Amino acid sequence: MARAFVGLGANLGDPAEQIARAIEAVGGLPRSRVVSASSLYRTAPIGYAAQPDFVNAVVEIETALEPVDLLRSLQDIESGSGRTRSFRNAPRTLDLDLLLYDDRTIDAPALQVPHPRMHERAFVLAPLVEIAPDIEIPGRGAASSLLARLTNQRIAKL
Ligand code: PH2
Ligand code: MG
Ligand code: MG
Repeated sequence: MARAFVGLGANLGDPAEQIARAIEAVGGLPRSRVVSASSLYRTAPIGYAAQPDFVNAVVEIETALEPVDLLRSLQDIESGSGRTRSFRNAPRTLDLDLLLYDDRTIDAPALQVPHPRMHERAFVLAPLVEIAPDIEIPGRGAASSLLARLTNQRIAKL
């Protein structure tokens, strides 16, 4: 079994409800179980500012799915939530990002692990450090040290 972390985000519809349902859906994936789920956080949008605040969370899972199969399963959950894709960083009903998969580094066109921007995003690092205080991001260092530098990003537990 592999240990993986999945980031969840939403800022359309009822974000907290969608995140809660998505955590259930991740727990229902084949050959996988949710080990722990972070609190929900209200976070300022990063990248494209003129949109509502997000609700974000992170879950730790144990899975026998290979990374690409896990990614495809997460995309199926996103589609099932009614997500459509308009432009990069656009508002969304549900975003599920594969953040970490054991200590693997994957650099394929369709999948990069660790997630290439997670080390600079408090909305990922704060919930991650909440459930995995000692976690290391391959090639980047301790998540807690990276988070300590990001004091200018607005984030609060719901
Ligand atoms: N996701 C993005 C871009 N910006 N900002 C916040 N606060 N939360 C997100 O989940 C988020 C974002 C692209 O996936
Ligand atoms: Mg994302
Ligand atoms: Mg995504």
